[in-house]
Amino acid sequence: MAFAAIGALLGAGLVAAAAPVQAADENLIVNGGFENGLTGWFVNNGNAADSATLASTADAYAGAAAALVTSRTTTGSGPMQDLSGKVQAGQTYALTARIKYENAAGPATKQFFATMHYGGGTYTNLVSTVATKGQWAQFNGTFTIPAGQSVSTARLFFETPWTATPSAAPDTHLMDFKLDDVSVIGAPPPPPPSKTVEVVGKLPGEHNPLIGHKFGADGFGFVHGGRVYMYMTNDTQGYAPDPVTGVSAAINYGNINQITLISSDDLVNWTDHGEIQVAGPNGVAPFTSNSWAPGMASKMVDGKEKFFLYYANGGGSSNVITGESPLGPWSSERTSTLINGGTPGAEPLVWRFDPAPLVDDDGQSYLYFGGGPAATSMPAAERFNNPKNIRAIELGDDMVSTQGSAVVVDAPVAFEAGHVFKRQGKYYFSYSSHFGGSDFGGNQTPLPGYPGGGQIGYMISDNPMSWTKETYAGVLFPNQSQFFGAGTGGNNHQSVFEFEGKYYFTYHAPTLNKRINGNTTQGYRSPHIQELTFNPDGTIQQVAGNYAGVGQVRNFNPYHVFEAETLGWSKGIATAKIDGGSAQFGASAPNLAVRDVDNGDWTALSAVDFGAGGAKTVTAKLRVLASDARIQVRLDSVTGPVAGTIQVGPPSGGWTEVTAALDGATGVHDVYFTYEGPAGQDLVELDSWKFDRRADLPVTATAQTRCTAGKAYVAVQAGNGHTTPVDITLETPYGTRTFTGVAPGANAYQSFATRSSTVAAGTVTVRAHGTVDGTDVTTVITAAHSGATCA
Ligand SMILES: [Ca+2]
Ligand SMILES: [Ca+2]
Ligand SMILES: [Ca+2]
Repeated sequence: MAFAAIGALLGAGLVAAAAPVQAADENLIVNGGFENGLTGWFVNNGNAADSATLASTADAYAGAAAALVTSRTTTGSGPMQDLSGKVQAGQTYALTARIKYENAAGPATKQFFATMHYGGGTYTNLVSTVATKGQWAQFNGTFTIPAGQSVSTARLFFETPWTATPSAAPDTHLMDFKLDDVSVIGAPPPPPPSKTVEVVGKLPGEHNPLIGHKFGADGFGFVHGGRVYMYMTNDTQGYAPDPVTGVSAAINYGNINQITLISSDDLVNWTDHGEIQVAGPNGVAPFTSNSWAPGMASKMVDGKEKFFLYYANGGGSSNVITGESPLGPWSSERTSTLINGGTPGAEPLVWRFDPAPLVDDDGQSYLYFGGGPAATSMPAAERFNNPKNIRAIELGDDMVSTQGSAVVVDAPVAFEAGHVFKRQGKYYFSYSSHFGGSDFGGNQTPLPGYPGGGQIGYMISDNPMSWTKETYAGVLFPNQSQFFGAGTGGNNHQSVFEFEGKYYFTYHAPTLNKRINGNTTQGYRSPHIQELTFNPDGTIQQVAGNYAGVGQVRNFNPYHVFEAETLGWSKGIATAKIDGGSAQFGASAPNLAVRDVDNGDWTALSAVDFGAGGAKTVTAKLRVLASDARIQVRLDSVTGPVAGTIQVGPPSGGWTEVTAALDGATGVHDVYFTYEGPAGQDLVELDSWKFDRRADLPVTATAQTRCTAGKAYVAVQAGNGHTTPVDITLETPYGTRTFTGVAPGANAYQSFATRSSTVAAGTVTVRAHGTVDGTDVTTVITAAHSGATCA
C-alpha cells in the first residue's frame, strides 16, 4: 500500500456554461420546524462540559412540534445542527428562529444567541434576541462569514450568554428553552469542481495504463468466467484538481473508502464498473473506515459460489466483504474486522494490512497480510534485511474467518504488499521492499541479491505456510521509476494472474497523473499490466514496465449490447453510475454512463472485428443533452474514415436508442466514436452500444473454364441456399446475366463465351438480392477460375 510513497467523476453538469449561474438562495437548515421530530438536530458538544437533553414538544410556535432543551450544564448547551459543507466564507445569510423560556424563577427577560462553532475554540455569535419570559421571541438578522474563516467545520447552535460558573445561578443561565422555525437562508455552495481528466491519459495504440479517464492503485487481477477483473484502491476519490491550475493536492489515503472495479476479456478494452462503497458510514462494512489494497478470491461455500473481497482498513486491520458475483452485490458477513491486533500471531505487526487471499487446489485457503516497521528488539541489520513483518494464516472454510495462528513470511527487505499465486505445484510469494530508514534499523546494506528500495521481490516454496528466507528467489520487478521516469517513484503493489494460458503481472505507476501534471505528480496511481514469463527452472524473468503493455487477447466482438463505458482509449469523458442494472452484465450488476461528453471528446475500442460481411448498423442508447449533436463512427483513428454518423435528436429528457447505417465497417479496425456539436455544453450521455451484422444471403458460386470448338468459355454457377427466392446476377468480363426469382435450392447457370482461344485465370462476381427477416439484402460473392488455352 502506500504509507511511504515518495514522491467525475461527474462533469460540469448539465447546465449551459455560458455564464456562471448564481444558485438561488435556499434554506440550508434541515427540519427547522421540528415537524420531523429531532431529525438533523443534536445537543452542542463542542466542549466536554456541554450537555443537555433535547426532546420534541407539542408546545410549538408553528405547526405541531418544537424542540425543548432541558438539563443544560453550560450556557452553550443547546440545540445544534451541522452546516459543514453548506456555508461558505465571505457569504451572507439570513437567520430566523423562534425561542421561548418559561421557568418561574427566571428573569423577566433573557438574551439568547444563535452561534456558529467553527471547530476548536472558535465560536462566533451570529444573531441575538431578547425574549420576554413566557412569550415566543424572534431571531431575525443576517450574518456574514468572514472571508478568511475556515468553514470545514460549521455548526450552528442556540445558547444563552456565556458566564464562567452558570451553575451558581441556574435560573438565570441554565433555564430550559424551546426552539422552533429555524431557517438559514443563503446560497448553497457551488458544485465541486470537475474531476474529468481532459488529457488523453492512455495513448492510442498503447495498453498501459489500462484506463485513461480515472485512477486506480494496488490492482488485484482476478479471473472468472473468461474475464479479468481488476479491483483497485480508488485513488480518484480524493482527486480534486484546482479549477484554475488543474493541479490537485497530494493524495490523502485516509479519505479513501471505495474500491474501483474494471474488467476486460481482452486486456485492452476495459469496462468501468464504478466504485464499491466498501467502508465508511454508508459502506458495506460500516465498521471499517478505509478500503485500500484489495485482494479477491472465490470459493464454493455450502454448494454456492461466493466471492470474497479483502481490503486494508487503513494500516491497523484488514477485513472482507462477500459478493454474489465478481460485480456484487456485496454484503458483510462480519461485524468486526477480520485481521487485527487480536489475530493470533499478528500481534507484533505494526501494519496488519494488504490482505491477499489464496484458494488452494484442495480448497484450503490462506491469507497473506502485514508490513511496516520491524520490531526494535531485533539487531539493526536483521531489522533491515529480514524484518519478519509479513504473515500467512489459514482462512476458515467460510473465507470470512481465520483458523490457527499466523506464521512469519521471512521476506528479505520486506515492506508490504504480499501476494501468492500457485504454478505447477509451487507457491510464489511476491512483495514490495522497504526504503530503509529508522523503521528498519537505519541505513544498512542489503545482503547480496536482496532487493533495493521500492522493488518487488519474490520467493518460491513448496508449502503455502512455509516461507523461510532461503525461499527468496530474487527481484521480480524493479522500481517503476526506472521505466517511467521522474515523478513515478514510490512504492508499488503487485498481483499475478493466469489468463488463457499466459501469466500476467499487475502493478501501478502514476503515469496518468504524470500526463496531466508533468513530472511533479501528486501520488495518484494508475493500473498497469505486463506479461510474466518463467525460466525452465521455475524462476521468473524479471519484468520490465512499459506503456505498450500486453497484447490484445482477442478481437472485440461488437455484435451484442455492450456498455458504452467499455473503453480502449478515451479523451475528455467521465463515467458515473446510473440507476438500473447492466444490459451486458445483468440486472444486479452496476451500470455506468459515459458523461461530460463535449465537442471534440471521443471514446474508442481496440481491434473490433466486424467480420467479412461487416456491420450494417450501430445503435447507441443515450440521453440527448444538446441540439444538433452527432456521433461519428470512425475507423482506425480519431480522424479516420467515417463509417457512419449518428444524428441525435433534440434533448428529450429520457434514455433513447438511436440507430445509424454503416458503410465500410468490415474486417478488424479500431473504432473511434467522435462527438461533435455546439461547444461549451455536454452533448449526450451514453449507456450502451450495439452493432448489427450486415445480413448475408446464403448463396454459393463456382466458375470453370472449358473449350468448345477451339474457343474458351467461362461457366458460372450460383446456388440459392436461402429459404425464399432470390435474384441472382452473374458478372464476368465476357458478359452479365440476371436470373430473377431463383427458387430455394435452385441454381443460376450461364456459360459465357470469351470469343477467344485462350482465357487468363480470373474472378467472376455473383450478386444476389433478396430479403432476410423482411429487410432487403444484397450479397456479393466472388469465384475464381483457372486459365485455359483451347487452340
Ligand atoms: Ca414547529
Ligand atoms: Ca468533456
Ligand atoms: Ca452503461
